[in-house]
Amino acid sequence: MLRIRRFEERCAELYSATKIRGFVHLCIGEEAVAVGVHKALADDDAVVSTYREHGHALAKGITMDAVMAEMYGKATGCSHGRGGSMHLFDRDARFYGGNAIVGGGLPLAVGLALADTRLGRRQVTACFFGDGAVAEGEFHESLNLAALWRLPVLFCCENNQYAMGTPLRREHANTDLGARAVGYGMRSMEVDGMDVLAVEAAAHEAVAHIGRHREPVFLELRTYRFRAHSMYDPDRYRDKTEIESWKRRDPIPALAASLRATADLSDSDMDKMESEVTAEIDGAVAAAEAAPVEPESELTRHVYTERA
Ligand SMILES: Cc1ncc(C[n+]2csc(CCOP(=O)(O)OP(=O)(O)O)c2C)c(N)n1
Repeated sequence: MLRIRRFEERCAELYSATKIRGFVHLCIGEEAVAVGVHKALADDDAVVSTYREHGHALAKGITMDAVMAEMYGKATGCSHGRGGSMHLFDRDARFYGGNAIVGGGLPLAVGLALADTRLGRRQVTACFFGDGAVAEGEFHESLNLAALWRLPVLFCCENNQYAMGTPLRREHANTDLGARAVGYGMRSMEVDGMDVLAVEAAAHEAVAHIGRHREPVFLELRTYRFRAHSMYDPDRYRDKTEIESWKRRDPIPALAASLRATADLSDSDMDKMESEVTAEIDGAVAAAEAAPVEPESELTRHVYTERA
């Protein structure tokens, strides 16, 4: 969680310094969701994400060098510098985006799970999306097909209470998001998305259920983004006291405090982690700065699959 938090804080600084261009959506405050769910996944499970995906990509094991270079639009980035912040991708890691279209990742996840099933593979596909996606048609089509065809998809709804500037009660006639999944005959679980251990336990249970019953599960992860929707957003729609009250539930100090109480974590452990993370980020920034951009001659590559 610390690695994701510090990485994104540096990205915000780099964005303000115009080193990073385009749209940047930070998941600061939501790290427990990314880390807790990934703890329950195997390396060869697939992940599909949204434009708020830096945390998912790092948790999935894409190197910080490859993610930072992508933020810079450099050739060494995980999408060859063509995607930027919103379109991180790594086929070998089975990380299938980084999708800018709200709800767009859901049918992809269903397709990946269908492919795994048809190929006789036992992997799970975890699909992250926001509360805003639950109002999209793609959400309903995807959940229906996943339930009907009994596909191994872990639907992870990051309910951070807002779709851009629109609060939950103004985007959903029924704010019980899990009820939609139950309506498709799917098991639904509600989780405190600010508690990494609760997320990990729920995700483990959900993955075990998928493995045992060969059917999808819906996880609603109640969380909050501490920053604006994107780096462009002036964030005028949220009450400052609401933001402060969620910050008091920050998942990183909460976990640190409980580990300190059991003497599993000391100040020097924490300092060591901070300096390791800083060194990793410094290295990634230096490598991204020094990396080349894609040459013009490569412009038409990667539009279609290349023959081996
Ligand atoms: C199909 C579609 N409609 C509208 C948008 C513009 N848009 C970008 S983000 C966003 C809000 C989505 O909120 P949510 O799904 O809750 O995710 P969060 O940003 O809170 O993580 C909207 C409406 C879009 N990208 N795609």
